[in-house]
Parts: sequence; structure tokens; C-alpha cells
Amino acid sequence: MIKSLILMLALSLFLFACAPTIQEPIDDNIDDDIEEPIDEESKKPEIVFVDPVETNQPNTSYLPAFEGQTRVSGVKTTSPFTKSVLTTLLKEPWGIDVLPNGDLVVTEKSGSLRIVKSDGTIGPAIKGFPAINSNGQGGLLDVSVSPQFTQDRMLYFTLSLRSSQGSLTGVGKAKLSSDQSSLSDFQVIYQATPYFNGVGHYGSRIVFDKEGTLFISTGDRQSLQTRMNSQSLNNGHGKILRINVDGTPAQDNPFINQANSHLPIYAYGLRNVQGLAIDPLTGSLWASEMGPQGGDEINLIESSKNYGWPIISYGEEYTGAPIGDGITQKEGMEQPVYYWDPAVAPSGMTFYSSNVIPEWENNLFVAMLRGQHIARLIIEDNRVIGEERLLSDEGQRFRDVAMGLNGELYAITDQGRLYRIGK
Ligand SMILES: [Ca+2]
Repeated sequence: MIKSLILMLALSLFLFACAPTIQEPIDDNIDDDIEEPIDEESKKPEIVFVDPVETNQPNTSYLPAFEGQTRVSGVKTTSPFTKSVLTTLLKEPWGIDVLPNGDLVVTEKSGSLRIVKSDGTIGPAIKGFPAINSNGQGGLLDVSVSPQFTQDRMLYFTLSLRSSQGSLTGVGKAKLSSDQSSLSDFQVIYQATPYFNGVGHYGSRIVFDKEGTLFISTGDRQSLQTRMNSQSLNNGHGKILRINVDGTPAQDNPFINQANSHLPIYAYGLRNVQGLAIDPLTGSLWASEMGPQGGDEINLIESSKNYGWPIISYGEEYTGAPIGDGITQKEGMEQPVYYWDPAVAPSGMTFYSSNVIPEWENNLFVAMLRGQHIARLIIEDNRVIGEERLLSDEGQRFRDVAMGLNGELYAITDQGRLYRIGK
């Protein structure tokens, strides 16, 4: 009796367990779209949080404006990945981008462009640029491949242009020959005026947004004489600019109708932005900024906004004196999403727009010069929630990092190396 009761109970439990399987085909159409993202998510390993990566004393005693603005939890990549040095033969490379055929375009500061195959084979130095001031921080700086490259073969560059009045950050474009051996018709399309007799803080990243307009970053020219230019709308120093491919200001730029303003300005109050990246999901623009001593920043750049330099900063002068009034917050000025003290000197950056290494998807990778590593930042709701230092054993000053076509990252260093990081 008891035996048959148990049997019946087991049978009904079995049938109950089977029920969802029987019903599945009926629900299939309805559940399809809902279930897919959940499956995707489950492929992503859990984030492994560890101690914050920064263990050195900060230079200043400033407090962050919100929790998670600096020294967030460390994170650790658990998926296997490889790093390899593809070449050590580049000479002071500054900018890197990827052609539609997978070849890499790399600028060298002294004034040449090189095509590098994905196996590390370096092509000859391609010339064809105007007079460049490559002293100090100047030179042939960034490169960006036209979104229509397969049709127009155009490359866009930033470079420090030279004249008798000094130097400035310029933007130029030129056509790469079909055999990839030469550039023709170099044309300067934008100049971040005024000229200044100095060789520092050219900013100088250039990226295309989803509409095919160009964002360019500039610097404050590293002089007390020009520093306040970052706060003024009548010049191209210390800005994010937005222009069309013919050099004209983007038509919905925020100060386009304001008298005496430099029309390409998109955002201002920046010190020296050497990293720009577009979030592939949202299309929003992110910038890395070299602070003074301490106070390096990551900013989410929005039209017309003032990012505070040199009025607010989490850093100090190299003498240890405060910047201006020594304040970190002010009404009408944007807070950085994230900052570092002591300085790591952030340079080029990219979002990881692949799922080849699933836990890296949509993370921001930042090349660090002084910090000598590549930072991996996990960003959620426009806040950094985790930071990892990759390749920190290499002893390299990382200048720029770019996303390859097959889920791999490429990074260049001041010492002349090209790294491949991926599966
Ligand atoms: Ca700022």
C-alpha cells in the first residue's frame, strides 16, 4: 500500500518535472526573444573583485565628489587571453587604427606613417606631411581611418603644425594609395588656433562618431600664459572639437551661433586630452585627460559642457602648490566620472566591442604612459565599478590602444613595441 503510494507520488513528480518540456514548443515563439539575452549573460563569467589596484599614497588630500570616483575595487580577468609582441621596431609610435583589410596604420611622431601587417611585418615609412614641429610633445600624432575607407581610401590625422608664430594642433587628411605605399593630396582641414611658441599639450586624438563627423581633442599648450584659454570659447586650446570631414564645424555644435566663439568647439575646460573613444552601444564620447600632478581624469563628454580645467582639479602643481584656489567642485563645471591620484598619465583608449573575451565586452581599455600598463575599466551606468591593470610587467609606456577586427586589441608603446592582446 505504502509502496504503491510512493510509486504514484514519484510518478506524479516525474510527470510534473516533464511538464515544462512538453509545454516548451507551445511557448517557443513567445519566449524566444526574452530568453536569448539571459543566455548571453550567463556566458559572461562573474566579475571577480579584488583589492583596489592603486596602493600608493595620493599627492593631495582632496576627497572624491562621490563614492567610486577614484580607487574603486580591483577586478581580475578570469578568461584566458594571450599577449604577444608583434614588433619592437616602431620609432615613437603615437596613434594606431585598423584598416578594413585588418592591416594596421601606425603614426610615428617624427613624421611617418607605417602600415603594419597583423603578423607584425612593418612597411616602409610613408611621408607626405607638411612642416611638423616634432620637438617636445609634438609631431605626427593620431590617425583615424575613414568610415568609408573602402570607397574613399582617406585617412585623417592630427599633427603639430609649425609656422613662424609657433605651433598648433592641426587636422589633416590624405588618400592612401591602393598599394598602401604612399599618401597623396594631404590637406589641412582644421587648425586649433592660436599658434603658440611652445611644444607641449597638443591633446590630439581624433575619432569618428556614428554620424561620420570627427571629434578632436586639444590641449592647453602647457603654459600659464595659455592655461586659461581652456575656459574661453574664443580659441581652440583645451577643447573637444567637432568638425565635418571637410573641416567645417558640425552644424549642431553648441556655440555655432555665439558671437566671437570658435565654432568647432563641442566641449571645453580640458587640460590635455590624449584619449577619445566612442561607446559602441550608446554612441557617447569618452575622454581620458592628463591632469597635473595627480588628477588624471576619465570624462563623459557632452555638448557645451565645461570640464573645469584650470578652475577645478583633483591634482596639484608640480611644485606641490594648489591649482588656482585649490577647489575640486564648482557649479556649472562637470565632475570627472573617474580620477587617479597619483598620476598614471592616461593616453589613447578604446571600448572592447567584441565578445571573443566575453567579460571584456563594453569595457574601456586605457593606455597608460607613466602607469606603464593598460587599464581595464568596467563601466556601469556611467560609473566605473572595477579597475584592472593589464601588461603591467612589461615596463612599457603605453601610448595608444585599438580594437582589431577579430576581438583582439593592439597597443603601441613609446619604446616602439606593438602588442597583440586577445585570444
Ligand atoms: Ca576636469
